Amino acid sequence: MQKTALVTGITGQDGSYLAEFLIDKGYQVYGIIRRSSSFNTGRINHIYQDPHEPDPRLKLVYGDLNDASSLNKIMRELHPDEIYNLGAQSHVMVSFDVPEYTGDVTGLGTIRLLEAIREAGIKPKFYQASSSELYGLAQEIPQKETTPFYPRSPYACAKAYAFYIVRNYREAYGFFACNGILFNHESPRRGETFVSRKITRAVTRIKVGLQDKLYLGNLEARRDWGYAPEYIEAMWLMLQQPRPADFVIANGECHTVKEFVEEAFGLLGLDWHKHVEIDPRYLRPAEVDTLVGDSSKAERELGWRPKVQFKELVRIMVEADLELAKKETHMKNYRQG
Ligand code: NAP
Ligand code: F7E
Repeated sequence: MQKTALVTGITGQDGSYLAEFLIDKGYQVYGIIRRSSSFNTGRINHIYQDPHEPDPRLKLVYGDLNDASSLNKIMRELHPDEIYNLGAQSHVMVSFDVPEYTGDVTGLGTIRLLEAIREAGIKPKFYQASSSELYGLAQEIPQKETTPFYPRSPYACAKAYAFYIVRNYREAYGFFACNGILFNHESPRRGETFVSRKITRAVTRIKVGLQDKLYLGNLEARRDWGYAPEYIEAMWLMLQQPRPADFVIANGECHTVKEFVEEAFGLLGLDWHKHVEIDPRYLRPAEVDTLVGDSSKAERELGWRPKVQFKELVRIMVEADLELAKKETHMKNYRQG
């Protein structure tokens, strides 16, 4: 029988790749979207809105992680076999500006989903998008499943609540619920205010003459950056195991923001010193200096290992954004007649 999956955060980077992945596996996919005054389905339109061939295997329903009644109704009506909770206010810096809202969506949104499942009396497998930000002020290097958490932002504190409530429902009610502790993962679909995409958008726009400067914050922060489509498979693999568990998903390679800048500008033959400036507005009240993950448990138990390494990731993103920048130039020239 065809399996059904419900995805929160389907309009985001990961949600869009997960929708494609699950459709390829033969699932009927349901995605929860929020009402927005402008279109927010840009990352999934190619699946959902192809006028020649709209794909019936993806259906969108309105709902919100802040609205329990919408989640209750969705569970009662859809009875999904698997649920992937990817919805979140996911920007760390923004979480300092909207801490309560972030706690509500990213933290309490998870318990609303779990309670909606309980009230509907269904037993889906549940994936929670946990984050390497839980390690924050890292207590050991590299970080693995047993490394103590030390969250450093309202976002990370909200994710800590979600992590523990998922584990609690597993122990208290026997939920098949897993935390995927994913380290940073990027792609051409990454939001444009995260540092990787901010850099690749800027360097390509600089290359075609649409922009001259790139303003950044802390260039010394170190991250373990991986390629998002590969990380999606790990989410699914967790829910196919005989028992629920938590897993670190990471590349195991750590680079500074400065190295990302150097690599991206180097690919296009540009000298980053001429274009990059530091703007204190992008410095965080509390920084996470170094994250690097050890995903050997995932390799052992899920058979998962990453293939795309740092340089290849930067190249993929620069190439995709160069195409975008060229299109922008054509549009600009066209408008100017
Ligand atoms: P993203 O691109 O920022 O997408 C976030 C998604 O959440 C969007 O679809 C957004 O909808 C939705 N959302 C926001 N508020 C919501 C609400 N109140 N109700 C329902 N949906 C809501 O994030 P991502 O990079 O794909 O990450 C996916 C998940 O993994 C997030 O939970 C993130 O915190 C977590 N995570 C990400 C990384 C990473 O490196 N990417 C690493 C570890 C964990 P709109 O499109 O309408 O805004
Ligand atoms: O910052 C530094 C910044 O915003 C990375 C989210 O997906 O991954 C993401 O969180 C580093 C930080 O990602 C700028 O200070 C310097 O040290 O790209 P980011 P993040 O904070 O690591 C985790 C795993 C998640 O779970 C989150 O949802 O880059 N940095 N200059 C900058 N960062 C930004 N955004 N903008 C700058 O101008």
